[in-house]
Amino acid sequence: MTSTPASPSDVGRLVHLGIGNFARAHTLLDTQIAGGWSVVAFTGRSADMAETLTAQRGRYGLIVRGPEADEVRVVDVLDAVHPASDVDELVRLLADPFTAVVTLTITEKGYAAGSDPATSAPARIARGLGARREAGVEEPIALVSCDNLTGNGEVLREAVLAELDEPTRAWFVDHVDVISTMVDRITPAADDGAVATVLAQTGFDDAAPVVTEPFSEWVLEDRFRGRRPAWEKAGAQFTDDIAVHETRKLRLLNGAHSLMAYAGQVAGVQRVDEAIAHREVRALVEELWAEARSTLPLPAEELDAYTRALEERFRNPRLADNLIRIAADGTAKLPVRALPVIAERGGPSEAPGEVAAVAAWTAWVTSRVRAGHEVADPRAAEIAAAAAIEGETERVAALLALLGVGAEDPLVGAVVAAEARLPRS
Ligand code: CS2
Repeated sequence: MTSTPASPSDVGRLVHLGIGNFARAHTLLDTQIAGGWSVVAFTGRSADMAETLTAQRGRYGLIVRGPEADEVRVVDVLDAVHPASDVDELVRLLADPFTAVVTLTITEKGYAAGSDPATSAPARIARGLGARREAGVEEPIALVSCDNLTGNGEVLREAVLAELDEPTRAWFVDHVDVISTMVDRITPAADDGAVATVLAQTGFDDAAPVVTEPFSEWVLEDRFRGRRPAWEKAGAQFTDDIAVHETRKLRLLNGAHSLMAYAGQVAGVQRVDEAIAHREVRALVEELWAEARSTLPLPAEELDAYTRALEERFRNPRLADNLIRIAADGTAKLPVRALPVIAERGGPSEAPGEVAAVAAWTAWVTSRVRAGHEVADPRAAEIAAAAAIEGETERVAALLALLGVGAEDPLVGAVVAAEARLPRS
Protein backbone atom coordinates (compact mmCIF):
# COMPACT_ATOMS: atom_id res chain seq x y z
CA MET A 1 0.00 0.00 0.00
CA THR A 2 1.29 3.45 -0.85
CA SER A 3 1.32 6.34 1.60
CA THR A 4 1.22 8.94 -1.20
CA PRO A 5 -2.18 10.67 -1.17
CA ALA A 6 -4.24 9.46 -4.11
CA SER A 7 -5.51 12.04 -6.57
CA PRO A 8 -9.22 12.71 -6.86
CA SER A 9 -11.02 10.23 -8.99
CA ASP A 10 -14.05 10.61 -11.19
CA VAL A 11 -15.44 7.22 -10.29
CA GLY A 12 -16.59 5.85 -6.99
CA ARG A 13 -19.49 5.70 -4.62
CA LEU A 14 -19.99 8.05 -1.68
CA VAL A 15 -22.30 7.02 1.14
CA HIS A 16 -23.71 9.87 3.19
CA LEU A 17 -25.14 9.44 6.68
CA GLY A 18 -27.60 12.05 7.97
CA ILE A 19 -29.46 13.72 5.13
CA GLY A 20 -30.55 16.96 6.81
CA ASN A 21 -30.79 20.39 5.22
CA PHE A 22 -27.14 21.19 5.85
CA ALA A 23 -25.80 18.16 3.95
CA ARG A 24 -28.08 18.92 1.02
CA ALA A 25 -26.87 22.56 0.89
CA HIS A 26 -23.19 21.72 1.29
CA THR A 27 -21.60 18.27 1.19
CA LEU A 28 -23.94 16.73 -1.37
CA LEU A 29 -24.00 19.84 -3.56
CA ASP A 30 -20.19 19.90 -3.62
CA THR A 31 -20.20 16.22 -4.56
CA GLN A 32 -22.53 16.98 -7.46
CA ILE A 33 -20.19 19.78 -8.62
CA ALA A 34 -17.17 17.46 -8.31
CA GLY A 35 -18.98 15.25 -10.80
CA GLY A 36 -19.18 11.60 -11.63
CA TRP A 37 -19.71 9.99 -8.26
CA SER A 38 -22.60 7.81 -7.28
CA VAL A 39 -24.17 8.94 -4.01
CA VAL A 40 -26.35 6.91 -1.68
CA ALA A 41 -27.68 8.64 1.45
CA PHE A 42 -29.23 7.48 4.69
CA THR A 43 -31.53 9.53 6.89
CA GLY A 44 -31.05 10.39 10.54
CA ARG A 45 -33.64 8.99 12.93
CA SER A 46 -36.71 10.05 11.02
CA ALA A 47 -37.33 7.98 7.91
CA ASP A 48 -39.66 10.55 6.29
CA MET A 49 -36.98 12.22 4.21
CA ALA A 50 -36.13 8.87 2.57
CA GLU A 51 -39.73 8.48 1.40
CA THR A 52 -40.05 12.08 0.25
CA LEU A 53 -36.79 12.14 -1.69
CA THR A 54 -37.28 8.67 -3.15
CA ALA A 55 -40.69 9.78 -4.46
CA GLN A 56 -38.94 12.58 -6.41
CA ARG A 57 -36.04 10.33 -7.53
CA GLY A 58 -33.57 11.98 -5.14
CA ARG A 59 -33.91 15.43 -6.70
CA TYR A 60 -34.41 18.54 -4.60
CA GLY A 61 -34.46 22.31 -5.08
CA LEU A 62 -31.78 24.44 -3.46
CA ILE A 63 -32.66 28.08 -2.87
CA VAL A 64 -29.56 30.21 -2.32
CA ARG A 65 -30.96 33.21 -0.49
CA GLY A 66 -28.82 36.33 -0.80
CA PRO A 67 -29.62 39.65 0.92
CA GLU A 68 -31.36 40.80 -2.28
CA ALA A 69 -32.48 37.80 -4.29
CA ASP A 70 -32.82 34.04 -4.55
CA GLU A 71 -30.96 31.75 -6.91
CA VAL A 72 -32.58 28.38 -7.37
CA ARG A 73 -31.12 25.17 -8.77
CA VAL A 74 -32.21 21.57 -8.79
CA VAL A 75 -29.66 19.22 -7.28
CA ASP A 76 -29.64 15.76 -8.81
CA VAL A 77 -26.82 13.86 -7.16
CA LEU A 78 -28.63 11.25 -5.06
CA ASP A 79 -28.98 7.80 -6.58
CA ALA A 80 -30.86 6.41 -3.60
CA VAL A 81 -32.01 7.47 -0.13
CA HIS A 82 -32.64 4.90 2.59
CA PRO A 83 -33.92 5.16 6.14
CA ALA A 84 -31.22 4.84 8.81
CA SER A 85 -32.95 1.66 9.93
CA ASP A 86 -31.85 -0.11 6.74
CA VAL A 87 -28.63 -1.29 8.38
CA ASP A 88 -28.27 -4.27 6.00
CA GLU A 89 -28.14 -1.95 2.99
CA LEU A 90 -25.46 0.22 4.62
CA VAL A 91 -23.39 -2.86 5.49
CA ARG A 92 -23.73 -4.13 1.91
CA LEU A 93 -22.59 -0.78 0.49
CA LEU A 94 -19.58 -0.48 2.81
CA ALA A 95 -18.47 -3.99 1.90
CA ASP A 96 -18.60 -3.10 -1.80
CA PRO A 97 -15.16 -2.04 -3.18
CA PHE A 98 -16.82 0.66 -5.35
CA THR A 99 -17.62 2.59 -2.14
CA ALA A 100 -14.59 4.73 -1.24
CA VAL A 101 -15.95 7.56 0.92
CA VAL A 102 -18.46 7.92 3.75
CA THR A 103 -19.45 11.48 4.73
CA LEU A 104 -21.33 12.18 7.94
CA THR A 105 -23.63 14.97 9.13
CA ILE A 106 -25.09 13.27 12.18
CA THR A 107 -24.87 16.32 14.53
CA GLU A 108 -22.72 16.60 17.64
CA LYS A 109 -24.81 14.16 19.64
CA GLY A 110 -24.54 11.45 16.97
CA TYR A 111 -20.97 10.65 18.00
CA ALA A 112 -22.02 9.63 21.51
CA ALA A 113 -24.94 7.46 20.44
CA GLY A 114 -23.61 4.18 21.87
CA SER A 115 -23.46 0.63 20.57
CA ASP A 116 -26.88 -0.14 19.11
CA PRO A 117 -26.73 -0.04 15.29
CA ALA A 118 -30.43 0.84 15.25
CA THR A 119 -29.70 4.23 16.86
CA SER A 120 -25.95 4.77 16.47
CA ALA A 121 -24.23 5.71 13.21
CA PRO A 122 -20.73 4.82 14.52
CA ALA A 123 -22.04 1.35 15.46
CA ARG A 124 -23.55 0.94 11.98
CA ILE A 125 -20.30 1.98 10.33
CA ALA A 126 -18.41 -0.50 12.53
CA ARG A 127 -20.62 -3.29 11.22
CA GLY A 128 -20.03 -2.19 7.65
CA LEU A 129 -16.27 -2.09 8.13
CA GLY A 130 -16.35 -5.60 9.57
CA ALA A 131 -18.11 -6.77 6.41
CA ARG A 132 -15.59 -4.88 4.23
CA ARG A 133 -12.69 -6.65 5.95
CA GLU A 134 -14.40 -10.01 5.54
CA ALA A 135 -14.97 -9.26 1.86
CA GLY A 136 -11.20 -8.73 1.48
CA VAL A 137 -11.41 -5.16 0.12
CA GLU A 138 -7.88 -3.69 0.10
CA GLU A 139 -8.45 -0.07 -0.96
CA PRO A 140 -8.73 2.32 1.99
CA ILE A 141 -12.15 3.82 2.63
CA ALA A 142 -12.35 7.38 3.98
CA LEU A 143 -14.71 8.36 6.79
CA VAL A 144 -15.25 12.12 6.56
CA SER A 145 -16.89 13.92 9.48
CA CYS A 146 -18.79 17.11 8.60
CA ASP A 147 -20.06 18.00 12.08
CA ASN A 148 -19.25 20.94 14.34
CA LEU A 149 -16.79 19.31 16.72
CA THR A 150 -13.14 20.04 17.47
CA GLY A 151 -11.08 17.28 15.83
CA ASN A 152 -14.25 15.79 14.37
CA GLY A 153 -12.22 13.08 12.60
CA GLU A 154 -10.59 12.03 15.87
CA VAL A 155 -13.97 11.97 17.60
CA LEU A 156 -15.34 9.81 14.79
CA ARG A 157 -12.32 7.48 14.84
CA GLU A 158 -12.74 6.88 18.60
CA ALA A 159 -16.50 6.37 18.28
CA VAL A 160 -16.06 3.77 15.49
CA LEU A 161 -13.04 2.01 17.04
CA ALA A 162 -15.03 1.55 20.26
CA GLU A 163 -17.57 -0.53 18.29
CA LEU A 164 -15.18 -2.74 16.28
CA ASP A 165 -14.27 -6.36 16.93
CA GLU A 166 -10.58 -7.18 17.45
CA PRO A 167 -9.72 -8.33 13.90
CA THR A 168 -11.37 -5.27 12.35
CA ARG A 169 -9.56 -2.95 14.78
CA ALA A 170 -6.24 -4.38 13.59
CA TRP A 171 -7.33 -4.12 9.91
CA PHE A 172 -8.56 -0.52 10.38
CA VAL A 173 -5.05 1.06 10.44
CA ASP A 174 -4.25 0.09 6.85
CA HIS A 175 -7.74 0.24 5.42
CA VAL A 176 -9.56 3.26 6.87
CA ASP A 177 -8.72 6.98 6.72
CA VAL A 178 -10.63 9.19 9.12
CA ILE A 179 -10.68 12.78 7.91
CA SER A 180 -11.36 15.91 9.96
CA THR A 181 -13.05 18.74 8.11
CA MET A 182 -14.37 22.23 8.76
CA VAL A 183 -17.76 22.78 7.15
CA ASP A 184 -19.61 26.05 6.93
CA ARG A 185 -22.89 27.10 5.38
CA ILE A 186 -25.74 28.56 7.41
CA THR A 187 -28.82 26.55 6.48
CA PRO A 188 -32.07 27.45 8.25
CA ALA A 189 -35.23 25.40 8.18
CA ALA A 190 -37.00 26.00 4.85
CA ASP A 191 -39.81 28.54 5.10
CA ASP A 192 -43.39 27.99 3.93
CA GLY A 193 -42.79 29.79 0.65
CA ALA A 194 -39.86 27.61 -0.43
CA VAL A 195 -41.97 25.08 -2.36
CA ALA A 196 -43.59 27.87 -4.40
CA THR A 197 -40.20 29.51 -5.07
CA VAL A 198 -38.71 26.31 -6.49
CA LEU A 199 -41.83 25.69 -8.57
CA ALA A 200 -41.89 29.24 -9.95
CA GLN A 201 -38.21 29.33 -10.86
CA THR A 202 -37.61 25.77 -12.08
CA GLY A 203 -41.03 24.22 -12.73
CA PHE A 204 -40.15 21.42 -10.30
CA ASP A 205 -42.84 20.61 -7.72
CA ASP A 206 -40.51 19.85 -4.82
CA ALA A 207 -41.79 18.50 -1.50
CA ALA A 208 -38.43 18.98 0.26
CA PRO A 209 -36.66 22.18 -0.80
CA VAL A 210 -33.61 23.54 1.02
CA VAL A 211 -32.91 27.22 1.75
CA THR A 212 -29.33 28.31 2.35
CA GLU A 213 -27.03 31.35 2.31
CA PRO A 214 -24.63 32.27 -0.55
CA PHE A 215 -21.49 31.65 1.56
CA SER A 216 -20.05 28.15 1.61
CA GLU A 217 -16.73 26.80 2.86
CA TRP A 218 -15.22 23.34 3.24
CA VAL A 219 -11.68 22.63 4.41
CA LEU A 220 -10.54 19.00 4.60
CA GLU A 221 -7.45 17.25 5.89
CA ASP A 222 -5.29 16.32 2.94
CA ARG A 223 -4.66 12.65 3.58
CA PHE A 224 -6.96 10.43 1.59
CA ARG A 225 -5.16 7.26 0.47
CA GLY A 226 -8.09 5.98 -1.60
CA ARG A 227 -10.34 7.62 -4.20
CA ARG A 228 -12.35 10.74 -3.44
CA PRO A 229 -14.51 13.16 -5.41
CA ALA A 230 -12.71 16.20 -6.89
CA TRP A 231 -14.30 18.51 -4.32
CA GLU A 232 -11.76 21.23 -5.17
CA LYS A 233 -13.92 21.85 -8.26
CA ALA A 234 -16.55 23.11 -5.80
CA GLY A 235 -14.03 25.32 -3.99
CA ALA A 236 -13.11 22.91 -1.18
CA GLN A 237 -9.60 23.36 0.21
CA PHE A 238 -7.23 20.65 1.38
CA THR A 239 -4.89 21.38 4.28
CA ASP A 240 -2.29 19.87 6.61
CA ASP A 241 -3.50 22.03 9.50
CA ILE A 242 -7.21 21.55 10.00
CA ALA A 243 -7.26 22.51 13.71
CA VAL A 244 -6.94 26.24 13.15
CA HIS A 245 -9.79 26.26 10.63
CA GLU A 246 -12.01 24.27 12.96
CA THR A 247 -11.41 26.31 16.11
CA ARG A 248 -11.79 29.61 14.27
CA LYS A 249 -15.17 28.60 12.93
CA LEU A 250 -16.43 26.86 16.07
CA ARG A 251 -15.45 29.67 18.42
CA LEU A 252 -16.35 32.69 16.25
CA LEU A 253 -19.30 31.56 14.15
CA ASN A 254 -20.86 28.79 16.23
CA GLY A 255 -19.94 30.43 19.55
CA ALA A 256 -21.68 33.67 18.52
CA HIS A 257 -24.60 31.63 17.17
CA SER A 258 -25.15 29.88 20.50
CA LEU A 259 -24.84 33.14 22.41
CA MET A 260 -27.41 34.80 20.13
CA ALA A 261 -29.70 31.75 20.23
CA TYR A 262 -30.08 31.92 24.01
CA ALA A 263 -29.46 35.60 24.81
CA GLY A 264 -31.58 36.67 21.84
CA GLN A 265 -34.58 34.64 22.95
CA VAL A 266 -34.18 35.76 26.57
CA ALA A 267 -34.18 39.33 25.21
CA GLY A 268 -37.36 38.62 23.24
CA VAL A 269 -36.18 38.19 19.62
CA GLN A 270 -36.60 35.12 17.45
CA ARG A 271 -34.19 35.32 14.51
CA VAL A 272 -30.42 35.69 14.02
CA ASP A 273 -30.73 38.96 12.07
CA GLU A 274 -32.83 40.42 14.91
CA ALA A 275 -30.35 39.20 17.55
CA ILE A 276 -27.31 40.75 15.87
CA ALA A 277 -29.24 44.04 15.48
CA HIS A 278 -30.23 44.07 19.19
CA ARG A 279 -27.91 46.57 20.86
CA GLU A 280 -27.19 44.63 24.05
CA VAL A 281 -27.04 41.17 22.47
CA ARG A 282 -24.69 42.52 19.86
CA ALA A 283 -22.45 43.98 22.60
CA LEU A 284 -22.26 40.51 24.14
CA VAL A 285 -21.30 39.05 20.75
CA GLU A 286 -18.49 41.62 20.46
CA GLU A 287 -17.25 40.64 23.90
CA LEU A 288 -17.36 36.93 23.08
CA TRP A 289 -15.52 37.54 19.81
CA ALA A 290 -12.74 39.49 21.55
CA GLU A 291 -12.23 36.62 23.99
CA ALA A 292 -12.40 33.88 21.38
CA ARG A 293 -10.02 35.75 19.06
CA SER A 294 -7.37 35.90 21.77
CA THR A 295 -7.25 32.07 21.79
CA LEU A 296 -6.69 31.79 18.01
CA PRO A 297 -3.20 31.81 16.48
CA LEU A 298 -4.18 34.01 13.53
CA PRO A 299 -3.24 37.54 12.42
CA ALA A 300 -5.56 40.34 13.57
CA GLU A 301 -6.38 41.43 9.98
CA GLU A 302 -7.51 37.92 9.11
CA LEU A 303 -9.72 37.75 12.20
CA ASP A 304 -11.11 41.24 11.50
CA ALA A 305 -12.10 40.18 8.01
CA TYR A 306 -13.61 36.95 9.33
CA THR A 307 -15.80 38.61 11.98
CA ARG A 308 -16.82 41.37 9.55
CA ALA A 309 -17.97 38.71 7.10
CA LEU A 310 -19.78 36.84 9.87
CA GLU A 311 -21.63 39.95 10.87
CA GLU A 312 -22.80 40.45 7.32
CA ARG A 313 -23.92 36.83 7.11
CA PHE A 314 -25.82 37.13 10.40
CA ARG A 315 -27.49 40.32 9.16
CA ASN A 316 -28.86 38.70 5.97
CA PRO A 317 -32.45 39.92 6.36
CA ARG A 318 -33.94 37.35 3.99
CA LEU A 319 -32.44 34.19 5.46
CA ALA A 320 -34.89 34.07 8.42
CA ASP A 321 -32.70 31.78 10.51
CA ASN A 322 -34.70 31.05 13.64
CA LEU A 323 -32.82 31.07 16.94
CA ILE A 324 -34.76 28.00 18.08
CA ARG A 325 -32.92 25.93 15.44
CA ILE A 326 -29.53 26.87 16.88
CA ALA A 327 -30.73 26.57 20.49
CA ALA A 328 -31.18 22.79 20.13
CA ASP A 329 -28.67 20.42 21.75
CA GLY A 330 -26.97 22.97 24.01
CA THR A 331 -25.42 20.22 26.16
CA ALA A 332 -23.56 18.94 23.09
CA LYS A 333 -22.67 22.38 21.69
CA LEU A 334 -21.54 24.58 24.61
CA PRO A 335 -18.71 22.24 25.71
CA VAL A 336 -17.26 22.63 22.19
CA ARG A 337 -18.01 26.31 21.54
CA ALA A 338 -17.76 28.17 24.86
CA LEU A 339 -16.11 26.15 27.64
CA PRO A 340 -12.69 25.72 25.95
CA VAL A 341 -12.36 29.50 25.54
CA ILE A 342 -13.20 30.08 29.23
CA ALA A 343 -10.56 27.52 30.23
CA GLU A 344 -7.90 28.85 27.85
CA ARG A 345 -8.50 32.43 29.00
CA GLY A 346 -7.78 31.32 32.58
CA GLY A 347 -11.28 31.16 34.03
CA PRO A 348 -14.70 32.87 34.01
CA SER A 349 -13.45 36.27 35.22
CA GLU A 350 -11.35 36.50 32.02
CA ALA A 351 -14.20 35.54 29.69
CA PRO A 352 -17.41 37.42 30.54
CA GLY A 353 -18.77 37.16 26.99
CA GLU A 354 -18.42 33.36 26.96
CA VAL A 355 -19.86 33.19 30.47
CA ALA A 356 -22.84 35.19 29.18
CA ALA A 357 -23.40 32.52 26.51
CA VAL A 358 -23.51 29.82 29.18
CA ALA A 359 -25.70 31.97 31.45
CA ALA A 360 -28.06 32.68 28.58
CA TRP A 361 -28.40 28.91 28.11
CA THR A 362 -29.17 28.25 31.79
CA ALA A 363 -31.63 31.17 31.85
CA TRP A 364 -33.29 30.12 28.61
CA VAL A 365 -33.71 26.42 29.42
CA THR A 366 -35.05 27.37 32.86
CA SER A 367 -37.70 29.65 31.42
CA ARG A 368 -38.60 27.13 28.69
CA VAL A 369 -39.04 24.31 31.16
CA ARG A 370 -40.98 26.48 33.61
CA ALA A 371 -43.29 27.62 30.82
CA GLY A 372 -44.03 23.97 30.08
CA HIS A 373 -42.08 23.70 26.80
CA GLU A 374 -39.79 20.91 25.80
CA VAL A 375 -36.09 21.68 25.28
CA ALA A 376 -34.71 19.88 22.21
CA ASP A 377 -31.62 18.22 23.64
CA PRO A 378 -30.36 14.65 24.07
CA ARG A 379 -30.43 15.34 27.83
CA ALA A 380 -33.87 16.99 27.89
CA ALA A 381 -35.14 15.00 30.87
CA GLU A 382 -32.13 15.95 33.02
CA ILE A 383 -32.44 19.58 31.91
CA ALA A 384 -36.10 19.58 32.97
CA ALA A 385 -35.24 18.15 36.40
CA ALA A 386 -32.37 20.61 36.97
CA ALA A 387 -34.36 23.64 35.77
CA ALA A 388 -37.09 22.88 38.30
CA ILE A 389 -34.70 23.20 41.29
CA GLU A 390 -35.62 26.24 43.42
CA GLY A 391 -32.26 27.51 44.78
CA GLU A 392 -30.41 29.61 42.16
CA THR A 393 -26.95 28.19 42.81
CA GLU A 394 -28.22 24.61 43.06
CA ARG A 395 -30.20 24.98 39.83
CA VAL A 396 -27.26 26.46 37.92
CA ALA A 397 -24.87 23.85 39.34
CA ALA A 398 -27.21 21.04 38.27
CA LEU A 399 -27.52 22.47 34.75
CA LEU A 400 -23.77 23.05 34.40
CA ALA A 401 -23.13 19.47 35.56
CA LEU A 402 -24.78 18.46 32.26
CA LEU A 403 -21.97 20.33 30.46
CA GLY A 404 -19.36 18.48 32.53
CA VAL A 405 -18.73 21.40 34.93
CA GLY A 406 -18.10 20.43 38.58
CA ALA A 407 -20.19 21.90 41.43
CA GLU A 408 -17.09 23.61 42.89
CA ASP A 409 -16.10 25.26 39.61
CA PRO A 410 -16.01 29.10 39.74
CA LEU A 411 -18.16 29.04 36.61
CA VAL A 412 -21.21 28.21 38.75
CA GLY A 413 -21.07 31.50 40.70
CA ALA A 414 -20.11 33.44 37.57
CA VAL A 415 -23.14 32.09 35.70
CA VAL A 416 -25.52 32.90 38.56
CA ALA A 417 -24.25 36.49 38.51
CA ALA A 418 -24.31 36.72 34.70
CA GLU A 419 -27.91 35.45 34.48
CA ALA A 420 -28.98 38.54 36.45
CA ARG A 421 -27.26 40.87 33.96
CA LEU A 422 -28.74 39.42 30.75
CA PRO A 423 -30.89 41.74 28.66
CA ARG A 424 -34.52 40.67 29.20
CA SER A 425 -37.64 41.32 27.17
C1 CS2 B 1 -25.51 26.41 14.11
C2 CS2 B 1 -24.92 25.72 12.89
O1 CS2 B 1 -27.10 24.74 14.62
C3 CS2 B 1 -26.16 25.44 15.05
O2 CS2 B 1 -25.82 25.35 16.21
O3 CS2 B 1 -24.53 27.13 14.78
O4 CS2 B 1 -25.85 24.88 12.29
C4 CS2 B 1 -24.39 26.74 11.86
O5 CS2 B 1 -25.47 27.36 11.21
C5 CS2 B 1 -23.48 26.07 10.87
O6 CS2 B 1 -22.42 25.44 11.55
C6 CS2 B 1 -22.95 27.08 9.86
O7 CS2 B 1 -21.94 26.52 9.12
